Amino acid sequence: MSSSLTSLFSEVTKLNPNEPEFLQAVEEFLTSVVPFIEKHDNYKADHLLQRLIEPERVIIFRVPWLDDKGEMQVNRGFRVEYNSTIGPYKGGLRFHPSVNLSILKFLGFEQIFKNALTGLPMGGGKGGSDFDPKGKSDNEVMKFCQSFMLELSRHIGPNTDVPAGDIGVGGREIGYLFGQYKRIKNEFTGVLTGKGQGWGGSLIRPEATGYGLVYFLREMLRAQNMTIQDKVIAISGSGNVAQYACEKAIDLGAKVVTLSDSSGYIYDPNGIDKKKLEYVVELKTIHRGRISEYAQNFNCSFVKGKTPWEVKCDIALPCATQNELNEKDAKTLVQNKCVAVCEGANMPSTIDAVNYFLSNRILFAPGKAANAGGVAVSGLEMSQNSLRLHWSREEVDEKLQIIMRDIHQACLKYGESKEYIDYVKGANIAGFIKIADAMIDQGLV
Ligand code: NDP
Ligand code: 2IT
Repeated sequence: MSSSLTSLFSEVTKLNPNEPEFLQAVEEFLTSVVPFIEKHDNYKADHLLQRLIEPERVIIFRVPWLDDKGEMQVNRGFRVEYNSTIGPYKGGLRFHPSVNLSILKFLGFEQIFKNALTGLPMGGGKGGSDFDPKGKSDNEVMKFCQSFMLELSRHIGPNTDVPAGDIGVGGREIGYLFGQYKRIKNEFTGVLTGKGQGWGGSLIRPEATGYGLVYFLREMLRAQNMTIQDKVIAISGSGNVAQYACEKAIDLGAKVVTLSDSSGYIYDPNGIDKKKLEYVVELKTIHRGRISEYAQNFNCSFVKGKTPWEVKCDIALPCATQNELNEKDAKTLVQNKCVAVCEGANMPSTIDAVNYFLSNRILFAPGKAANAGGVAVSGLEMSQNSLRLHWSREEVDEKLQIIMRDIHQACLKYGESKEYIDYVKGANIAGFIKIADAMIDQGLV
C-alpha cells in the first residue's frame, strides 16, 4: 500500500470499526483508485474520497410483525442511502439472518460504482433486514413485508430511492412490498423494480443479472479469441442469479456441472440441461426446497458443506454470496486450469483470492462490472414506468447486451495494459470517474 492509501484506509478503519465486509469493499476500491488519483490532480481536492466513503444517510428501524401463531416478532430493518450524485438511490433489499450494517454498507458502496458503470442515471443504495424468510409461510412473509414497508415508505419514492430484490427478496416479496407502498401513499408509481409483468415490471428483469453475467463473460472470452461453446462451467448458488446464468450458459453451448446452496453443492458431470434446470427453478422458487434434492432426483453427487470450487472447470461463476471463494479455492481453480472467473454475486471472492487471480493472470471480472445487468434492467424498468410504456423482450435483451458490452469496454479503457486486462482496476476507475466528475460539478454537498 502507498502511504496516502495507508493513511486514508486507517482513517476509514477507525471510523467504521466492526465492519469487516465494508472495509474489504473499500480496500479493494481504494487499491485501484488511489494510484489513479495520485496521477490526476483534479481528483485530489475537496475530500472527494472521504465524502464518497461516507454514506449520505443510513436509516435503521424496528420491524414488528405477528407470526402465524399470533406471537409478536421483531426484526431490524435498514436502508443505506449511499450516494445520489447521478440519480435516485438505487439498489436491492436483502432479507437474510446475516444482514447487518457492515454487509449493507459494503453492498451500498459497491452499488454506487456498479450503477455508474451501467451508464444509466442511478445513485447507489442498499437495504434489507435480518428477517429469515426460510421456513416462514407466505402469510408471515407478507406480514413482515407490510410492516417493513410501513417504515421504509417514508424514505423512498420513484425520484428519491428505488429498491429492488437481492438475496431472499424475489417476485413474491416485491409484490407484497409494492402493494403496501401503494396503499400507504395512494399512488401507483415505479417505486420498486422487479415488479410483476402485469403491474409495471420489465420483461427480462428476473433473467437480467444471470444473462448479463454470461454476456459479460462472452465479451471477456471474445477479447481473447475464445467462446463459451463447450466450456465446462462451475456455478455456485441456485437462486435468481445462478438459475439464469445457468440458462444462458446452456443456450450458448456450455456444460454447467455444479449448483449449490448454503448446505453444499451438487456435481452433475453430464451437465445440467434445460429440463433439469426447470426442476431447479421449481424446486427453489415454488417448493423452496434444498439443492440436495437435485442429486437424489438425477442420481448425481451432493457434497455437503462445501463450495463447488474443487471441481475441475474452465470457468467459475460464483453466484451465491460474499466471501464464498477464498485463496485456497483460487489456487485450486488455477491448478485445475480454470481460465475465467466472473462474479455473479457481490464480492464473492476474498481479497486474497482476487489477488491470486490477478497475479496468475486469470481473466477475473469483479461483481460491480459482471453482475450489473440486473440493476441495468431495473434502470430500464424505471424508464418504462416513467414513459408508461412496455418494451418487448427482444428490445430489453438487446439493450442489456449493449450495456454489458459497454461496461466491458469501460473496463478495457482503464484496465488494459500490454500484458493483461485488469478488470478490477478498470471497473473501479471507470465507475469512480463518472461519480467523481459529477460530485465536483455539484460542489460541497
Ligand atoms: P437468491 O436469494 O435468489 O439466492 C441466493 C443463493 O445463494 C441461494 O442458493 C442461497 O442458498 C445461496 N446463499 C445465500 N447465502 C448463502 C451463504 N451465506 N452461504 C452459502 N450460500 C448462500 O439471491 P440472488 O440470486 O438474487 O443473489 C445471489 C447473489 O447475487 C448475491 O450476492 C446478490 O447480492 C447478488 N446479486 C443479485 C442481483 C439480483 O438481481 N438478484 C443483482 C446483482 C447481484 P440458500 O437457499 O441455502 O440460502
Ligand atoms: O446487487 C444488485 O445489483 C441488485 N441486487 C439489484 C439491484 C437493483 O436495483 O435492481
